[in-house]
Amino acid sequence: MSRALITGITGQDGSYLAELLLHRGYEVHGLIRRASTFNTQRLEHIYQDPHVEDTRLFLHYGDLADAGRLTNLVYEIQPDEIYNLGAQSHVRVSFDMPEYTGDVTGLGVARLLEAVRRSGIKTRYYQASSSELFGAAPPPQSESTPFMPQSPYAAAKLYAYWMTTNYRNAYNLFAVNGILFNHESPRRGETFVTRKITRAVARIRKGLQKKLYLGNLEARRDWGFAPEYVECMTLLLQHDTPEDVVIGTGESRSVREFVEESFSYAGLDWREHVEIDPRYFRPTEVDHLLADASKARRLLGWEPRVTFRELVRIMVDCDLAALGETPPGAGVHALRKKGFGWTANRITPG
Ligand code: NAP
Ligand code: F7E
Repeated sequence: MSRALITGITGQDGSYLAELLLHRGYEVHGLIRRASTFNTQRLEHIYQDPHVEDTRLFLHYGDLADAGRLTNLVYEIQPDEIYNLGAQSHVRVSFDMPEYTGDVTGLGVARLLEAVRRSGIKTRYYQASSSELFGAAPPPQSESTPFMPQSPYAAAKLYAYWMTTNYRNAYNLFAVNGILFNHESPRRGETFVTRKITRAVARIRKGLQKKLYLGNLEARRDWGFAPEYVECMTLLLQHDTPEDVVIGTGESRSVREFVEESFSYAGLDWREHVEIDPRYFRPTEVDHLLADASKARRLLGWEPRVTFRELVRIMVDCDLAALGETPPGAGVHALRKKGFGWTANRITPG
């Protein structure tokens, strides 16, 4: 039985990845932060009581800021694969908390890689790198595009990217960077723009709010569907050689287009509800991200299956259903049609 350690298991990607690996028969270990309230909502449907025989999901308290704990865990668990998904992952927040973001999102990677090196175990390491590395570089962006980070978050991820590369070269570790473009789902955190929009659409339909306040509507992103992207993480670790690879759809849309598509799908006119609040502008913006994922296609045979329009519909359907409203249903229908069997009825949290 293969054994995986996932940092950031309570996040959007971590929860889908844990589900996928359990489905494939892995023993899965996850790092969770101690909080005064439960922070495992995205894992509730796969949580297993550790007292029950045959349990394959184990959660361990720890933090990417705590090197000693990371070293002990790596040594005790001896994982075959490590997925480092833990991070302060919000770009806007990183301008407010640059030092903390550098510590967790950047230095946390040095701590984990050192834990692997010192333990002497043979493991494969995945680093959650980001299209934010490209920042101001003009689109399309591929593995050979120069990095031009535009935020403390991106600067921290840049350090993490190069540390991963350095440990591969210096110590012959199987360590890879998945350079993932934005990927979304009904489990996306509520303050990222896509989920902020689809959640507001559902609440406006239900009569719970009237206005949605947003920042820059002209930024363009290459938005994909998160469950497909966690499949790529596993493909990268199972590849014969360690490769850094860009993952994205090759289609970019503006925030404005996401707004229009979401509101009109729910039968609403966005102009009556959306207002601009400059507090959501960023000191430096990333204007246009568009993936050239030809290496992923060639190397991994990976092609995205869910389109932009389907992604919007999946998210709006799920947010409406979560409020007890009957969704139009085209998003859920697309999910079934595209064969997300391993997670189809668990796409929403819990
Ligand atoms: P997310 O939902 O924000 O999840 C982040 C995870 O990191 C959570 O489990 C969080 O725990 C954990 N975490 C935060 N600070 C930590 C610390 N000090 N020690 C240990 N764990 C900590 O992020 P995501 O969207 O799933 O993204 C996963 C990873 O991919 C992140 O590294 C992100 O930067 C990167 N990435 C994401 C995208 C995207 O579009 N989603 C694209 C490229 C790269 P709590 O639940 O306790 O907060
Ligand atoms: O912003 C604009 C905002 O916060 C997208 C993270 O997962 O993907 C994510 O980073 C765009 C930006 O994601 C609001 O200015 C307008 O241009 O959803 P976001 P992000 O910054 O692209 C990358 C790949 C990661 O690696 C990150 O971890 O939307 N925008 N109005 C807004 N954004 C937010 N959050 N809120 C607004 O009201």
